[in-house]
Amino acid sequence: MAKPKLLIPRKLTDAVQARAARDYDVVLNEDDHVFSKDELIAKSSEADAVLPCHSEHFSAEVIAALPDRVKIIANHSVGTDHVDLEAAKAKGIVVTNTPDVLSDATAEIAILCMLGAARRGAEGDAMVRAGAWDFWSPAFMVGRQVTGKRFGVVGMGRVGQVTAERARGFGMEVHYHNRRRLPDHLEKGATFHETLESLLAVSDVLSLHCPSTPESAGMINARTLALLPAGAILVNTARGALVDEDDLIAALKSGQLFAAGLDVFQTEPGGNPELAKLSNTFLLPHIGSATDQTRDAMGFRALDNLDAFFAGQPPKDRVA
Ligand code: 8YV
Repeated sequence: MAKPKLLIPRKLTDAVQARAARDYDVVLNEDDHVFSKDELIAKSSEADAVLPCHSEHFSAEVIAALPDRVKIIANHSVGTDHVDLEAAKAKGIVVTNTPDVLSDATAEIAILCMLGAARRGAEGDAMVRAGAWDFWSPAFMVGRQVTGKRFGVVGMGRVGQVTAERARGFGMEVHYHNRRRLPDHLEKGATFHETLESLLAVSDVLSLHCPSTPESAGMINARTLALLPAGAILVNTARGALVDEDDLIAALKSGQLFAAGLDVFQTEPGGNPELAKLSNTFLLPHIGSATDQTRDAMGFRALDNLDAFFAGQPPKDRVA
């Protein structure tokens, strides 16, 4: 039987691409450029399956343009906000994601963002790198200590839980807001807040780990930022759309927020030049899951989902 044709629009690890090539008739994107909408439609239309990243936007328009040949979108990401799930369902296209395998890597980046923001990591690094470190005093580059402070988690899913566990390593007191309260063995003594507002009031550090949906878009804005304790720190490793960046900039400038550590932005790639001008931001280019180990695991998980689908079994991580 002919192997199913699989489009892989971005460069994945050698091990993932080798396994894909063993089991599928693979179409690669050799120079790893981001497909235009038309290119995404054209290339996907010649495949039975696509293994995209969050950089490929399967909007309702793109999905509507796909022929029936395309049976499954097996994402190389846990987030699925780049795929219109309702449109995929309506068209009978199966959609999967890659949960679990990136939780440790993303939690590491969340902690890096927290510490980078709290201890002025970007400012210090830039100063030394520029040869501009010409003075030292006990009053110099004083930041915020996070040890023993309150760590607020919005979205206590897998990444949120691992990040909370790492924060406990700093003696932080964990609070969270989630759609549902977790059972004791997952909650591990953290304090559940029924409302976002209640969580905000006690979060010295607020870390975002919820999915980006129409409902969660802009949830961090002037109103909600004002509910944080004065001098709080915002960490976002989830999605840029959760934060109103103009309101965040105002809160960073006024001192309502001490600092922000961000791995994700409303505009990607690129980020926000106004956030980049501020000395109290620690900014990374969406690298939460970017370790060789995790990239392998994400690719293998996506291939596991494809293998199950083409073997006529339900893929483990089906989201639509
Ligand atoms: C990835 C992500 O960088 O999984 C997600 O939702 O945002 C990131 O882990 C990316 O999607 C890799 O394909």
